[in-house]
Amino acid sequence: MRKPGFITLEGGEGAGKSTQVRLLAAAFSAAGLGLCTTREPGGSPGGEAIRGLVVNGAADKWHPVTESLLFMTARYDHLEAKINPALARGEWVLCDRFYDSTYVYQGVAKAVGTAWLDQLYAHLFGNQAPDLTLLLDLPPSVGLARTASRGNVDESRFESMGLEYHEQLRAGFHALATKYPERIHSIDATQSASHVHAAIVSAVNARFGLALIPQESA
Ligand code: T5A
Repeated sequence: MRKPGFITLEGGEGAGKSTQVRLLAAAFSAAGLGLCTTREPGGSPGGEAIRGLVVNGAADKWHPVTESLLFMTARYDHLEAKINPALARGEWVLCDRFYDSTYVYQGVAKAVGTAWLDQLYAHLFGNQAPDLTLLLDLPPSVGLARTASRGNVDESRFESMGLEYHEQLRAGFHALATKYPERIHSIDATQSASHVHAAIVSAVNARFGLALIPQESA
């Protein structure tokens, strides 16, 4: 039996990750492949409880180091309670955000530093890493306009952090994609959702030798 893959989606605010999770999940379902979809922060009951602490409230509510540790704590619970059991059952896992977000949002853009985060990650999780990361890349102004047009003020703590912060995020993701070219596949997320989906399906098929077919809607 083929070993299932661990796939993550990354990018700035409003890049279209949730939309693409739904579409890729439909493609896996059409192919008859078991897929566990999940998200960070969150995914497990413990992770979702921590999500409530970090995505709501004032931008300066947490010291950046405290915030980093909250994301890592949520991730430990999420891997233990949801991701690793799914992989052990032979399911594919598709996760909306993972450690690259901590590295970029806290390590780079909030300047807490990346070396100690990498050390903590290695201590907690060893060499476990996604097999493929799909980076949805777009100018922050475009992503923030998309989230603003949704008109939902819930969970908008990071969206409120200013354009300069979001430009640093994009630069941080670009640097990560350069550092890990084998793992991170960058996709132009200014395209229509169906074009982005087709690019994602193509990248997944190429990486894992699958024959997924792009779906019209999900
Ligand atoms: N965070 C997270 C950290 O700081 N550190 C960490 O370690 C982790 C894990 C999570 C926040 O936490 C931070 C990052 C985040 O700020 P979240 O709600 O999960 O909060 O935030 P996002 O991941 O940014 O999710 P969003 O829902 O805001 O954006 P998505 O999922 O990227 O975008 P989506 O699919 O909801 O689309 C946004 C809007 O755009 C439209 C959609 O219909 C929707 O209205 N859209 C498109 N429009 C035009 N063209 C396309 N191609 C489109 N695709 C979608």
